Amino acid sequence: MVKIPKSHPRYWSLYYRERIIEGMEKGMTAKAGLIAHGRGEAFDYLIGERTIEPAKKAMKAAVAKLLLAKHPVVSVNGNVAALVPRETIELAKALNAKLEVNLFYRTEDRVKAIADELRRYDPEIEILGVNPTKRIPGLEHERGRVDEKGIWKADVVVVPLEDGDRTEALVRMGKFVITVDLNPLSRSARMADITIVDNIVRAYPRMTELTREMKDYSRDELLGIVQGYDNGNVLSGVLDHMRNRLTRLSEGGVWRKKELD
Ligand code: PTJ
Repeated sequence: MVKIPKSHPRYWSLYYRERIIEGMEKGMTAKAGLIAHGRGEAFDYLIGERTIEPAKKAMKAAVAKLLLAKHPVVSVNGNVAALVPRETIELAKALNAKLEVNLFYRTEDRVKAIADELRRYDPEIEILGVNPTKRIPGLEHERGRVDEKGIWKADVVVVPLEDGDRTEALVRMGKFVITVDLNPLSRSARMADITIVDNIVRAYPRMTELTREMKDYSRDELLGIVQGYDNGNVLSGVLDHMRNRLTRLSEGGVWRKKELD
């Protein structure tokens, strides 16, 4: 990995860029994953590179739903494995959820590279999706393959940084779909039941913390949180946040300002 000086004003952004490049070099991340990452970076700029209120609301509802689930599954793709391998394992463990490698651009080599990477962080971890035997209806062969013990039987699935067509197909299958996607206008963001518009590098650690906090909530309390949640409202809240922030910045003048709030 290229060494980035910690003093660089964009250190974290450059650091995660390098992680994605390294993910590709390790055979985990698809080439298209680099492009997807760039799109994510652009939207992160728009929200201000921090966790905004609508995302906090979405995370709380997501964790409540996952704690109520019978068979929760957290899906891992090439970008997720490059950016948050340890954090993904921690979240799945806190939730008692299964982990499944599930790829849009599936190749056996990529699946193996991702499973190996996850096992570097936890050699004991069960990883589904290596030999998937089922298919999501409506998706052609490779894009639709899922594990019988994982996404196939799941009632609630977390599919971060996901393609919209696959998100929609999972919703059609009757799954409750939670996504993490920095683009509030993407098809995934609009099709999912709960959309967390935040960078996954901030979202997953926060969701793990929330899970630990909410583990002792009563079933009624968790149900209340899920029932009171409205994804459309939350997505509108994200767009409002962006619009208001851009208006404020444009009126205040961004030219040569060191920090943007
Ligand atoms: O590893 P594979 O084969 O499963 O492929 C993974 C990609 C990401 C290439 C594939 O799922 C894909 O093409 O996805 P899309 O349609 O580009 O959607 C990815 C979404 O994730 C985009 O809307 C990005 O804005 C968003 N995104 C990118 N990086 C992040 C992100 N959202 C949250 N956190 C990020 N770090």
